[in-house]
Amino acid sequence: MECGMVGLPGVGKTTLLNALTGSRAAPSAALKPNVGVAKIPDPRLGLIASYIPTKKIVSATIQFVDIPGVPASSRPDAAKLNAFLAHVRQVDALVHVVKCFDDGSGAPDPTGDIDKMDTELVIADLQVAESALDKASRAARAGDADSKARAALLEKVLAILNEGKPIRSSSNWSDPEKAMLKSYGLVTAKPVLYVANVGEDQISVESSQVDVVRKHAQGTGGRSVVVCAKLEAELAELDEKDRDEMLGSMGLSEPAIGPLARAANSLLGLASFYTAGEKEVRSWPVRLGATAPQAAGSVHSDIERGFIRAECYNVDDLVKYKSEKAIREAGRLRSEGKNYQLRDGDVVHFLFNV
Ligand SMILES: Nc1nc2c(ncn2[C@@H]2O[C@H](COP(=O)(O)OP(=O)(O)OP(=O)(O)O)[C@@H](O)[C@H]2O)c(=O)[nH]1
Ligand SMILES: [Mg+2]
Repeated sequence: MECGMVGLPGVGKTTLLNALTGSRAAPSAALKPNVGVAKIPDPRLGLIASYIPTKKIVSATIQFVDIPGVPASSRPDAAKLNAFLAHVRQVDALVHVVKCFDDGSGAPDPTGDIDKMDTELVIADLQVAESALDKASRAARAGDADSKARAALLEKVLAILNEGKPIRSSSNWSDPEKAMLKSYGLVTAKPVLYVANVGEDQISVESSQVDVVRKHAQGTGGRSVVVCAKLEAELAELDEKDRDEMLGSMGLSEPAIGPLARAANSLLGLASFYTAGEKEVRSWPVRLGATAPQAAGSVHSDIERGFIRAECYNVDDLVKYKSEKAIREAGRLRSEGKNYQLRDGDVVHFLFNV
């Protein structure tokens, strides 16, 4: 999964990227996006490994791209804006960082900042949708049925955008409409996680700025988390013992990647399944609703191709019965076929033949 970090200049994108991924990107970088990979913390991995001795524990990861740009001015440079949009179009989800800390340059204005960014994205989609409608209407007049459906969808899309609203704020789409929507790659249709980047002394305080971010996320089909990027960056520099101590003193139970990854997973409709053996215990992200062969495909394409069946049980069974042998003896080891949809927390052995 790839998340693009967006936000006005100086809101803390690069600081957050470094904190989450342990990168050392220069604070206020040039035009090129910074990229980093974060391991998703998952307590179930250690739990599984405590029952199934293994050489290696492998976490699932999220890739973050710190996308520079969208200048704060009202007339951004067209070339810069296009470069920015090209990056935005490539990612699965957006992490929209919103400045809620006071750096002495005047009080933070989350409402205005969110509005500036969202307006750019809405305008970008308006242009795409208008030209697509143009094309679809012409083909529809020539009698093409598919284009007729497309034109109707685009009218609906434009009505939402013309109100200044993102496409994700509407959930009113049929399955064929969803498929068509996807083909246009609209940026405001992407899931968004808003990060309220607060000051060091604001982590566990309710502030009106954080409230603005939370309500905006709720009202537009997004989610939000509160983070102090600066402190997270300091945390990332510490060894485990000092880190736990510092977290405790801040009244936090874990670094920000935890809540951030969970929110991103839920936005994207992702669950986790596990493979476990003496070689490695590993977590894999899977789309809710994916079938066993599709899930197997993320482990190896051969397993998807030659899929026979999946033997699985839930992590909870492992805690209850303590070993795979005992799970089998208790009749809790399931044998699932190619239509089985993986559930969150499944531990799976794929049987395949190529
Ligand atoms: N007080 C405080 N300052 C922060 C926080 N996060 C970032 N900053 C400071 O804000 C400044 C800008 O942070 P960056 O991470 O460079 O912001 P950016 O969004 O990457 O900025 P551009 O790359 O210019 O778009 C730096 O001086 C950071 O130290 C925070 O949580 N609290
Ligand atoms: Mg930066």
